[in-house]
Amino acid sequence: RGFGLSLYREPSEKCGVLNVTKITEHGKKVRKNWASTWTVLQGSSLLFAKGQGSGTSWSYCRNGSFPELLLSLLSNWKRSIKPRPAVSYTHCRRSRAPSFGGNQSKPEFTVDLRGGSVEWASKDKSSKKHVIELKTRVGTELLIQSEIDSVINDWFRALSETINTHAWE
Ligand code: I3S
Repeated sequence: RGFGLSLYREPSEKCGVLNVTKITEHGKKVRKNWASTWTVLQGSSLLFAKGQGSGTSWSYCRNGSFPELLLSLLSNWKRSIKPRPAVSYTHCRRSRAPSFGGNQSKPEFTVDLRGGSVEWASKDKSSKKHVIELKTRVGTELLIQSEIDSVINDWFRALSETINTHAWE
């Protein structure tokens, strides 16, 4: 598909910047901590980046989401959602599974989507618009949000497809 605002739509290979917070961990409610987070959907796993190192060095998804990254950063900055302080990401290539690069960055946490569920969050979960509620089999609940409705719609579709695809594993 090349560059542009369209996202790479393969359900098992997708990456981008989303606003993410946990709300429940192992069945227990935890305090919200919204953060702009590099997110990679890789097979049946959803990976969230952890900032490392001393500088911010944003790379980009080769699959067309660099403009999306800029838009997300800009809208998050306007909304005062802080990006992770020091993050370095590698390319998310179309030709192979996206990954966090070698010693540059590691996922902060990983969610197994198998046996999970995804739905649009109700208003009592968040005052933000375009919020996805993701529940995992082990009782972790996350809210995932983007100001850009096409972006969040694509993620909703990709997460739903992934969960459905791996439903019986
Ligand atoms: O569901 P809540 O607790 O009203 O969520 C808001 C709070 O977590 C708030 O933090 P403090 O309680 O530390 O002030 C956040 O800043 C808000 O963003 C949370 O609400 P939204 O509706 O944005 O998810």
